Amino acid sequence: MLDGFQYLPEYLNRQAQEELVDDIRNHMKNNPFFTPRMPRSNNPFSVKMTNFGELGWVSDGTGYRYEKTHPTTKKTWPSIPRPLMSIWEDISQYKNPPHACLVNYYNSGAKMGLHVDNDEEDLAAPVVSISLGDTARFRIGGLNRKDPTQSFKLHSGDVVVLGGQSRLAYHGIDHIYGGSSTLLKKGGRLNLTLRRVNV
Ligand code: MD6
Ligand code: FE
Repeated sequence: MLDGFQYLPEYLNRQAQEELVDDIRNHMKNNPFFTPRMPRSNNPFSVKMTNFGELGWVSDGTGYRYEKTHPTTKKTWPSIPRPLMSIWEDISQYKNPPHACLVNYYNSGAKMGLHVDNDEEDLAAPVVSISLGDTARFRIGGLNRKDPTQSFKLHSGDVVVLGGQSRLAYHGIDHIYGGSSTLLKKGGRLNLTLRRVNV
């Protein structure tokens, strides 16, 4: 495994997860999920997304980028909930706070293809990822798409950090184990990734 990868199972206990879901719900009023689309093909992602923070990651037929506003409501994104800022402070070992928190929602059947997160300028900062709800199979490889991969089950409350060498590792979500968690009333999985965008 590349240096700087961290897998922190059961980082959040059940109570912390429940409180975090409440905070996320409150920050999602007037900040609904949108369906991102692939650049060029315009094919929809199976994952729904929204963001918190000064900047949010969006994708449509014209490309991937960070924007200050929501693509459909045109409003600025809500602030990053306090407990997420605390997780960043605890884990990132980075001097500056995150600009963006991408919120991904997977229903059973949704997937995220193997990709690298490289739309950020500040590649010295890690990406900190928090999983809530249904279990997912996460796959991570190396710096080249064809490098061998390892898989981990990400359960509700688990945290993953891509820092150091692993910051530009290929990774994705192969499968969601539908009905594996009782945390989210309507089921499915939430993934929150905290990112620093600008240097
Ligand atoms: C997910 N995670 O867990 C997708 N990206 O749903 C990511 O794409 C990811 O876990 C950067 C760093 C950590 C991650
Ligand atoms: Fe990613």
